[in-house]
Amino acid sequence: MSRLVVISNRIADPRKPASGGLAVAVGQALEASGGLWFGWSGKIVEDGTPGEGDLHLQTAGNVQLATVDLSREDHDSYYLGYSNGVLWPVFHYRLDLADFDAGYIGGYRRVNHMFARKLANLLQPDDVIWVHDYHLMPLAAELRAMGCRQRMGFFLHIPLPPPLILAAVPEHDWLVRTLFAYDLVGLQSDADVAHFSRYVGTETSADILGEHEFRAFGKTLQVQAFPIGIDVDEFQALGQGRESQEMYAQMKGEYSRRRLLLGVERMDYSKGLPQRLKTFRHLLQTYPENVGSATLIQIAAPSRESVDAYAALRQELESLCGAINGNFGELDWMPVRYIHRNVARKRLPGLYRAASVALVTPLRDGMNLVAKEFVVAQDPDDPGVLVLSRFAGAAEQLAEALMVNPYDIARTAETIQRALQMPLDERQRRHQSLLTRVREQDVHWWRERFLNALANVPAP
Ligand code: GDG
Repeated sequence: MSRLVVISNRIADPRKPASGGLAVAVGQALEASGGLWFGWSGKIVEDGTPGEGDLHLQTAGNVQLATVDLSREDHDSYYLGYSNGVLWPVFHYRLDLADFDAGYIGGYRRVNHMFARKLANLLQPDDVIWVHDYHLMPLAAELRAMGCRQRMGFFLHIPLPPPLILAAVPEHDWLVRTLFAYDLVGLQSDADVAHFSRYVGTETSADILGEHEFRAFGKTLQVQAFPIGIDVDEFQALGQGRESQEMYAQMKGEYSRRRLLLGVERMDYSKGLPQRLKTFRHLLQTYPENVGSATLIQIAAPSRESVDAYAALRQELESLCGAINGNFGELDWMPVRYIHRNVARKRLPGLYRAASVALVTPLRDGMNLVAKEFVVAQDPDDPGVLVLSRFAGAAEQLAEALMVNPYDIARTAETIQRALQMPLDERQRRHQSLLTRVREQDVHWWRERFLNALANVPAP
């Protein structure tokens, strides 16, 4: 068995399951092959030299952890700037929020080059290399330029936008060319693969050899959809834990005479939070039987607060929540409970289970794991209903959810009302089908499919 080397912007200690399903799944594969996990240490060196950072090596069981510090300048241009101020908004179709002309590209290239330089020294000839996410798209190209010939795969956790949106990034042709340094590129959904195919068809001189095979720049590349899943057993076990059971009991007690609607996410403009609050307001206006009864708990965990667009979003949400509570609230009922804090992962399954309806309504999302966690946390005898945006990658797999267009506030409110009134047998039927699929296509299935596909790419 070849040694697996995983590279991601942040790494997790695989022995600490608190980090979530992806860390567990990747950690297991690393554990099995005696692998190496490489990424940023999380440390910012205020007066550090750009393109330089100390390397830290650590052992966690059978796995080697290698991390590199970033200078302040590299952090601000590579991480905050290009990754989260250019690629994240564009790949979520938000050209209006992208900061194209701030010169962040230099830092992005510099950090990818530095990571490649540090990593190349740690590699062995038979390693299989798996790079994760938009922060590190050019990493394989950097490694190839240093003479590395190992098998290399890349998985993009966020959506790949249509060609004319991607083409707005000044460096789009360079970015896509660097992808051809990999042997396999994995995307979340068939829609993303179709976008890639259309991009190379219109913007490059690549030959499209098949639905999943492209040849350009002297290299053949496989591109396929690998929808990511969750660790179902781990999440169900979390649901059996004391913290989760307490959370459930507390919520059930508090909302025994009311209906609970729930949203859980990192605070991010891709998640459609203002639209969701406006939809909830519309629900109260249009179906007044919900006044005094329906309560929306919205968790918006703090995220990337030093990027300007996030501060503006926070203000907008606070003002919308204040207005809804002011206009509709009663002495013994507040329609929205908005929580701008992180909720402990151990309590999440209990919270999901207490909800009658989950609102998973992003404007664009690579996959969306909250939708899958909600399904797994439900009581199969009395399950809640998943209201899901058609623009989440998860919509391709979770067809039995109630599908909405989150921009269409009136019809989304109508769908939420339908969810609140759905008869038990329909709820059970839909939940059963969803649970079967979430269980079959879990994070281990995803990892195996990706790594098998990478192992089976024909040698060049
Ligand atoms: C990216 C892509 C893709 C949320 N709030 C809290 C909390 N969470 C946890 C959820 C879930 C995770 O964070 C969020 O995962 P998502 O998939 O919903 O979204 P992103 O963070 O945007 O992730 C996405 C994913 O990568 C994987 O490929 O699905 O499309 O954007 O697990 O439970 N966890 C805790 N407290 C919170 O307040 N502990």
